[in-house]
Amino acid sequence: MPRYTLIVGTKQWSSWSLRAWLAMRATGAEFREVTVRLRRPETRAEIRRLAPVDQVPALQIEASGAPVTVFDSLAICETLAERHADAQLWPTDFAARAEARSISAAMHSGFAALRESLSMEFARSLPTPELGSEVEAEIAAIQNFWRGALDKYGGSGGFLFDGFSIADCMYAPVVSRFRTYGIALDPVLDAYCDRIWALPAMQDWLAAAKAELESGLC
Ligand SMILES: N[C@@H](CCC(=O)N[C@@H](CS)C(=O)NCC(=O)O)C(=O)O
Repeated sequence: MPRYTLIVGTKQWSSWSLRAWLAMRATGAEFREVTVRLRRPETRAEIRRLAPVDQVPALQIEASGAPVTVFDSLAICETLAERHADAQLWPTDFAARAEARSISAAMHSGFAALRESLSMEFARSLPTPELGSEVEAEIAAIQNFWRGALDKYGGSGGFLFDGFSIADCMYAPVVSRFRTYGIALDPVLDAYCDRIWALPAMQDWLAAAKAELESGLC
């Protein structure tokens, strides 16, 4: 059996770590977790001791042959999808998969204004800040992605592409941001966010983020 070690950042803040961690949990495989405290002078050096980059997440895989470290959230998700086909981290239908990949890549490479203005504060509730036109346009674009996927592929599974997929992992931090900053959604998208928030993996991440807050780690 492969041995996985997932290196993540402070759970209150690390949205990219959450994405990889949700995919890891969705595989059902056992994994060890190492949390690096972010926003400290030693953060980058600490990550560098564990991975060939200075950002989290990274996934160390001990399989047959030489150990491998995969870094970058989307590469980790792709690698897990490849290694755990039974978890169906991508939809099986070609058209659904193409769209799931597209909106996942769009999240990974875009929505910079939203990420900047509504930074992830997983266990907090904060006042809605003044949203500039760029942030509003990005929120509308995300809502269109979600609505489009749910309408076309959502089925009865309740997730963007029916069963839980990497697309849901990629947008889970946005669900958290919408909650934290009280961004209003229509009932269908609200219900989607509630389903994501209620996932046992999200609740476990929340418990860890709360513990970080309580112990003054962030
Ligand atoms: N594109 C990368 C982004 C990773 C990233 O920005 N990670 C942040 C934490 S969420 C980080 O490691 N920052 C290092 C630091 O704060 O020093 C990915 O998808 O994994």
